[in-house]
Amino acid sequence: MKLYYAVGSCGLSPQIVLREAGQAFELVKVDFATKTTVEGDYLKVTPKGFVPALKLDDGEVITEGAVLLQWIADHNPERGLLPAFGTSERYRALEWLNVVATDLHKGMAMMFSPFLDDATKKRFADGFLAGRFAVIEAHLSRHDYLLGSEFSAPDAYLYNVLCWPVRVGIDMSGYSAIERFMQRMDQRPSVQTAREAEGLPPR
Ligand SMILES: N[C@@H](CCC(=O)N[C@@H](CS)C(=O)NCC(=O)O)C(=O)O
Repeated sequence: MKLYYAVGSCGLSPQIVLREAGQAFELVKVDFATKTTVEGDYLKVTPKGFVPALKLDDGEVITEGAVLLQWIADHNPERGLLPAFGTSERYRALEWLNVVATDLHKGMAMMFSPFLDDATKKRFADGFLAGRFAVIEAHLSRHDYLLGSEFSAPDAYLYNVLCWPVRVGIDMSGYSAIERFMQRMDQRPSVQTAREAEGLPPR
């Protein structure tokens, strides 16, 4: 199986979860500017042209980070990366995946957007993102991980997205529970190996 990624992008979380699952995979780097990889045209892998994408051994390609995380967790159930189908805990996990995907991931994407000026980005960070961070901060001040005391797939996605504020000048020093969560995640061998594999320095 192959994971298509770009350095420092939202491809980090499926890589972390693949490693947590003990799943063998190959990393293929995508050049955003040219939409190519060492294999050639990335648009032939996924016409959307976004990372991450997971190409299974039978050639099927799965896209959308939150969906990749579910695929990996569901195909390695013994690793407990997501609660079992149909349980209320499963829906809690899906809620968090959705919060990270739609509020945080896409919210942070605005901060990298070439279509918005700096003043607009600052208003958005103060007016929207700060509120989302406050919700996460309150939750993590009561729990080590999103689902409670144990790591699960949504934590990898949250970690991935929360590596970005510093890159766009958002001051996170007021969020001590978030920082403790980030440090907890930094200690996980899956995170350390995934960062190294992308060529990212320790956070
Ligand atoms: N809806 C997609 C969005 C993925 C996405 O935004 N990927 C970004 C990197 S974090 C990307 O591939 N950007 C490439 C580009 O903008 O050319 C998902 O959740 O996986």
